[in-house]
Amino acid sequence: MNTLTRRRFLRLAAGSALPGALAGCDRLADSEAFNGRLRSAQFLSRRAQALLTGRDAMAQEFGEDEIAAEFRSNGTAMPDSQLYRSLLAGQFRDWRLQLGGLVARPAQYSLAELQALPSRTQITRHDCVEGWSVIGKWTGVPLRHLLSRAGPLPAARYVVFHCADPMDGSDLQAPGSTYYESIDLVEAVHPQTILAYALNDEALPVKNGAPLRLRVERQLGYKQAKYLMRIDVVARLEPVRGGKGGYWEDLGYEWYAGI
Ligand SMILES: Nc1nc2c(c(=O)[nH]1)N[C@H]1C(S)=C(S)[C@@H](COP(=O)(O)O)O[C@H]1N2
Ligand SMILES: [Mo]
Repeated sequence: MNTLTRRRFLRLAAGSALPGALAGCDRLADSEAFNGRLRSAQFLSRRAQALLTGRDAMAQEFGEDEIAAEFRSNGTAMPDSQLYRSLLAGQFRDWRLQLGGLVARPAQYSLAELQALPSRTQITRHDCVEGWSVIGKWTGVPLRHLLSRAGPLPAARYVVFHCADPMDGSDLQAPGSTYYESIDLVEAVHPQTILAYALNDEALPVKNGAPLRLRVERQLGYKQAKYLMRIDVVARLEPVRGGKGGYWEDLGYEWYAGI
């Protein structure tokens, strides 16, 4: 989907009235029902629904023999944060993923709890906007599984990912200084959208986002938020941080980074 189409879709999706039927969303317990509800004509106008065609498409997956020997690191390779250093020193035993915002059942998960949930493994190509690509094998929990457990409320539209790494070069833990990203709910429930804890059958290395990073395979590298700490379900992106839905977006990058 090109940027123009994308903008039209977002406008239409934002403007479409939510019928009472979606209010039952918080009671949904299984991801298929939740997924179906999202895609149903009840959720979006028919025009918006038509514009969604293509958003179901799967990103290409590759064979084991195509996996790169080394998955290079980009951006932060080691968060400059006292909190992160102590979590790492404890092998992430004290790390918890917070999941909150517009959900019926806010939750927190330890790494062991996430690893006990259903998982998906996918060999995909990571494309950085700087012009390099690398193929890697990711294993993680599908985000739609966590979302259906949490029960998004009717006003939910976007999922915001808050990371551990401060981007201002200081270690002040100033609120708002860390890397962040966001995707919409349609992207969030895509089967290849996972929270990955393993790369190439090993625990996710620190340079690639340990203990947990987002994989949203139909978009560019900067959407793949590393060092996840908190996930917030929200109605609008404008009130969040710089208002453009991501650290790089606030500095001018496109929010929808479709490949
Ligand atoms: N928290 C965090 N996530 C991030 C970044 C970052 O600096 N911090 N860089 C982004 C960019 S531009 C790319 S290309 C990928 C790089 O992922 P890698 O280090 O596993 O190659 O992570 C993305 N996610
Ligand atoms: Mo990137």
